Amino acid sequence: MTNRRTFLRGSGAALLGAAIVSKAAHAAVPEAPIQTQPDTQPPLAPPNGRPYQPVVTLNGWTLPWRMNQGWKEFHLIAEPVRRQMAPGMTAHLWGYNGQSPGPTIECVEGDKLRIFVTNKLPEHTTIHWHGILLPAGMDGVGGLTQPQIPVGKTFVYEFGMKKSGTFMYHPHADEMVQMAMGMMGFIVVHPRNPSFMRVDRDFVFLINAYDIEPGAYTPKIATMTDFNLWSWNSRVFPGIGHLVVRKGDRVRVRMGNLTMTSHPIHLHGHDFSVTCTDGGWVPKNAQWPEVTIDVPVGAMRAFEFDAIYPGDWAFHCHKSHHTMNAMGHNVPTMIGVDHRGIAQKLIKLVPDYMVMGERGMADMGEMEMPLPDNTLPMMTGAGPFGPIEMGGMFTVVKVREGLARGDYKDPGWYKHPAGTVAYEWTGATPAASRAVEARESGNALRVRKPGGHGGH
Ligand SMILES: [Cu+2]
Repeated sequence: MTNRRTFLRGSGAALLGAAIVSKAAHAAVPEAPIQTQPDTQPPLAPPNGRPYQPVVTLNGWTLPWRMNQGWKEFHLIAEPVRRQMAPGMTAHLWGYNGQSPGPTIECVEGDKLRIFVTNKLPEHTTIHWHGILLPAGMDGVGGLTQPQIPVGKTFVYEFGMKKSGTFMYHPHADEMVQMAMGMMGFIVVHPRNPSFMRVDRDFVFLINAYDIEPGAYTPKIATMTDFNLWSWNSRVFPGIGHLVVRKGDRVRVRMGNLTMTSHPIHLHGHDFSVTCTDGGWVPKNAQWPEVTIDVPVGAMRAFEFDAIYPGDWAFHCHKSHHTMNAMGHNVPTMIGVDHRGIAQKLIKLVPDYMVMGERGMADMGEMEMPLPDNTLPMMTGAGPFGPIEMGGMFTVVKVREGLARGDYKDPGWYKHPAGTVAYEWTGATPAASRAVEARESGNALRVRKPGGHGGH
């Protein structure tokens, strides 16, 4: 039954919304598509406007638009979302249109964009368009360039895309909370000339981090450095999609870092060139080769390579703590301490007890540790040869011969040609000859320890 109060509330909201967006003219706010699937969605071929090679958002999607008298109109809804970070663990985040990060916005250099932003969060927000050259009043800095968007209201941003490149969007209102809760998204502006910097596959993702206590669902927003879930597009290994690539393809990977530390992102098996930042394209004669690219805080980097070596190639952050899932940082180092079997005995007595193995921590990749609900193992994942012992910012680039153009389906694990896999030596192994057996010969090694820091 509709009572007078709900009727008034409903019509009041509609009237206010209409009043605020009236400047945009032309009738209703465009539809806001919602996507809650965490799987990587196929690229969205542009149904109208200038042609381009669309990107693939890892574990994400591209926001459809509508054309309205020469404007590309998008509708973002800022709202609380539930994001599966990997099978077995869901986080309660804030995001856009059903997900964190929000959908990727794709357009073409020269396009005019009208972006409607509806605020369904419990507090005010704005959106800043990171790296885009636009009128100051469209820059989205709450208090400085606009009033914050109140709860329940819709604001409109309008600007032309002056240049192509790699950009992102995020709130500039209660930023610490809203970014710690997962509010961010990718923007790709394609070149007007589709043959400029053309690649066959173009992957994008944002680097983010959360601090979610084992067993909990909501990030601790006051954490400054000690995050325990290091994610790409709010997903952690083994939840991050694979980058499926056809042998011979020119591949681009674009990343933006919205954490509070840098991430040296490392690709195995290929060298690559750094070709784009959020400042623009890197001229050919200024590109340099790398196999690891450090992505600074608040910055974007793109690299390109020719996928000439088939295989399953690890692709990960090189900070080793960033390829682990939620863990206590007060795990004592037990390497060399003889407490054989004690971990298993203690786990039987105290189910949540966790002790580092006396041989290292590799056992954790195999052991079925008792974990609280909604908690991922610290080291996990299974490959064709056994446990991968990873977490966090880790996935695989799968380079395969004979894929169809635009086929992103998982081809399974790489089938190595005979004789190309590391193998066990089963012949004789002579004892290692050491230069000096100091202790046995009575010549204990004398080390002169520095007494201070003078002289350096
Ligand atoms: Cu990292």
